[in-house]
Amino acid sequence: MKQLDPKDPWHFMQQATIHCTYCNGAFDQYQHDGKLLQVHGSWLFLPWHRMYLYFWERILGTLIDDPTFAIPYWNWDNPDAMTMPGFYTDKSAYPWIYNDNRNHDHYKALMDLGYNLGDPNPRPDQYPEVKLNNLRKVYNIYKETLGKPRLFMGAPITAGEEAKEGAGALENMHNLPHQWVGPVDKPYHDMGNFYTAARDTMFFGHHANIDRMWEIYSIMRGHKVEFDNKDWLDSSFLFYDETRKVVKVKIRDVLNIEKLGYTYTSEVNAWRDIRKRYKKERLGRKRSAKEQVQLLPVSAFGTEPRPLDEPIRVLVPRPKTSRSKQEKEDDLEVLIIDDIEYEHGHHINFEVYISKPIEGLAGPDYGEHAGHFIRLPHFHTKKEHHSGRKAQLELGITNLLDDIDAETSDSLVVTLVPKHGKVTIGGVFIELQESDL
Ligand SMILES: [Cu+2]
Repeated sequence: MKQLDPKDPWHFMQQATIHCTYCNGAFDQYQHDGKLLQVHGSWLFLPWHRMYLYFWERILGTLIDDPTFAIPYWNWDNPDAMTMPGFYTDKSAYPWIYNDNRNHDHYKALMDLGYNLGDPNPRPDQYPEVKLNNLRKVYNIYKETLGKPRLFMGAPITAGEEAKEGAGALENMHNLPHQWVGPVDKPYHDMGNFYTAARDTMFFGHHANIDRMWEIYSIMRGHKVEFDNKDWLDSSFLFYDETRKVVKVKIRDVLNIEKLGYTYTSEVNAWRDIRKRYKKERLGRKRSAKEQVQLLPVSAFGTEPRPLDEPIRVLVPRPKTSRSKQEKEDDLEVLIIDDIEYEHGHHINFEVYISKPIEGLAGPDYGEHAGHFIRLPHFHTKKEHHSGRKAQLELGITNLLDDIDAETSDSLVVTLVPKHGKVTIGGVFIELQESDL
């Protein structure tokens, strides 16, 4: 692909540009001039990237005359694969796969899904804990979202609409390896920036795994269609196929990977049974009696937007307490961080923790990790600038509440911890959302 005529639509850079085109405001929505087409931050994210990889794979297979060629996936959700796969970093063995525009300090490092730009690498004695936390995070995004695909896949966006940007749990998590692989210096080319991400071959290994993680989700839901909605199913996109023809593909065409002619190796997902171990090793730690527990007053978020330049701790009421097992199956409890405004062109990262209030006061630590908000730098187009589009983060917390023994609590302490970039928060609340399972 790299050796083709640079003008060839199959050329490596031309293909990389397709990703850029669909994520940097080159297109308007069909028949909705001025309405941005963006494949990140909504329910378009997973199907669009599946299509993109599908054609990339077919084209490469055609070029090497191997119809069985498949893009390998970098299964970083497995404890033995939480490092950069060797063939992406071995320049002498695979010069055509190698890309230099990365964070070289991470070539031999363990990836922490709690990484923040510039953090030191975990020391070997910290590996077990980092791996456990990573597995727990992966487990949680499945466990908390099975009944509500928008929480996993992203929020709906319908034709002509400028909905709030709402990346799902998987997209949020997928931004982290992008940040971790990309260089630390601005403008963070290649993996660390939207418009250049597909210039690194590792993009394809990473995204193949995201596609696999979607397939696992789909299997866990018994292949029930995630959104029975024409705006989703009939959304279509253009690609160059393996005969250099331009083809139009609908989301409904890519929901069954067997029909697309590929499958994933079945492997035992190490995160599958992690909850028990995590509870024992992390939540089971008791404070010693000698330790002074200092409780802090905590108040409601208020009605005005607040800058997140230091941790924000607020008391958030729950719509219902002491929910039965049946009630928890019928409705998911969802924590919403609303009207998030952030500076584009930078990495953005903040974490969300929940804990049980003690007589209306907050305990000394933040509690359990409920999720994170991660964004890659993104060159804001004029169009987006005018729209003033804000983001929303929706986090399922039904199971987490059991873990922290807070089901009987009528409110929660929610802590937002800034890690990187300028962010303003519009509101924090909890609602119940009906499960579709
Ligand atoms: Cu992308």
